[in-house]
Amino acid sequence: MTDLKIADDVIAAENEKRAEALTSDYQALGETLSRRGVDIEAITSQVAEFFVAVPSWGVGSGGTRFARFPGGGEPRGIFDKLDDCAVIHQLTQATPTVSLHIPWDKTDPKELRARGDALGLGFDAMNSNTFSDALGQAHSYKFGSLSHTDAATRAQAIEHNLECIEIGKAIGSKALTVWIGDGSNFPGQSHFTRAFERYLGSMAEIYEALPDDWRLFSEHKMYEPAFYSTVVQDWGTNYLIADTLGPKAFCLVDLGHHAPNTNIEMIVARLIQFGKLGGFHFNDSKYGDDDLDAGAIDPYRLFLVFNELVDAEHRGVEGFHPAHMIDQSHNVTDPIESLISSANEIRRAYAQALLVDRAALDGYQDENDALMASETLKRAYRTDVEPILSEARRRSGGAIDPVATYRASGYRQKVMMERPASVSGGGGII
Ligand SMILES: [Mn+2]
Repeated sequence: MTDLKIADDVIAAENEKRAEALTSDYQALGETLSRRGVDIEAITSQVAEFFVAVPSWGVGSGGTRFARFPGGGEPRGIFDKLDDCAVIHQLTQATPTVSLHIPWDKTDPKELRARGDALGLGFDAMNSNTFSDALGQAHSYKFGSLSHTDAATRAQAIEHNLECIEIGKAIGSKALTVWIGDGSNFPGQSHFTRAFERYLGSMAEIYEALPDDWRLFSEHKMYEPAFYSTVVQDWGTNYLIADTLGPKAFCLVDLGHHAPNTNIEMIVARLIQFGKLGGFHFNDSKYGDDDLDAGAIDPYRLFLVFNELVDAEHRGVEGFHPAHMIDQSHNVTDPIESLISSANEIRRAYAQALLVDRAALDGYQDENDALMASETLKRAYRTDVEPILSEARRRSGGAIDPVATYRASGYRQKVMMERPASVSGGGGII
């Protein structure tokens, strides 16, 4: 029996208000798509089976280097975070798993698993943290972790990653994501080649400890916290890592970790072509790594990324099963609302990409008909797929309008009473 955080009758009452309009909109869209030779039911089924993991650190308010403005009812620890994640999944039916961050979420794995089971949640990739110092640790990561010049510091960072694997094994996770803040702030501060050699040596030890059915994701990031150079700075370096380590190693693409205007969808295509696309951290950005909500700034780019993913599915690329995770920071919104909205935006991009007429696109590409190729993508992108998203949620027991239903439920007000305000919620941006 799942421990539901939002009463079923609240969802039912909210859905009732919108049911008739949805039925009508869904039918109209079905007719439109049918004229294009698309079966709306097939799209709705695929959308209902598309899931994205919620980051445990996302349900707390984020912040910047300057300040953090926590909202009311901030989660006090991992069990509160799991409750909030369960709300997101209950309403969206799109986020059945949570990605944990160690040591922020460190606790008895048996209790974690039991609470996850009770809430109907599973666990996605584990995330290690060697970009900040945990209380009482012997060696500081101020000057790096897996690539540190000091062997004892590297050993400590490796050991931490092995511990993450152990916790993950106990809770049913199948992947480890490694992101390091290692880099330099001054030209000359770090020897690029030696630092990367040390990193590869450390990662090889972590890779050795990885169970056979696990995947190791390395995540690149252009800058921050180091502002001159970063050891794993771009997809090229990331590819070299995955290729050097072996078949269980893959690249993780965080959309926000690229320079403005970078053609991320093309990076995705390259990684798919060479079998090294591990998965995503979805978010959006305007200038740099500001981790805005997925689809908030450039929904067309999100669609173009999904266009590559659906194309790979369509072509039946062997072993293609990228992990989908959200990684964003909520500075001014209720994090639960932002994550609900982002899960919907990600599904929207997927649904739109499913509508691309691939045979027509192939033809226009072969004929070098640039305008019609672009129009083929735009036609899918311009389709308002909201009725499909809503119907997929309704059929799975979720909310037709999840944000409105969340507000009507009074969940935030309830947890504001139960969870006294704390000065720091531990969260962050990676
Ligand atoms: Mn990330």
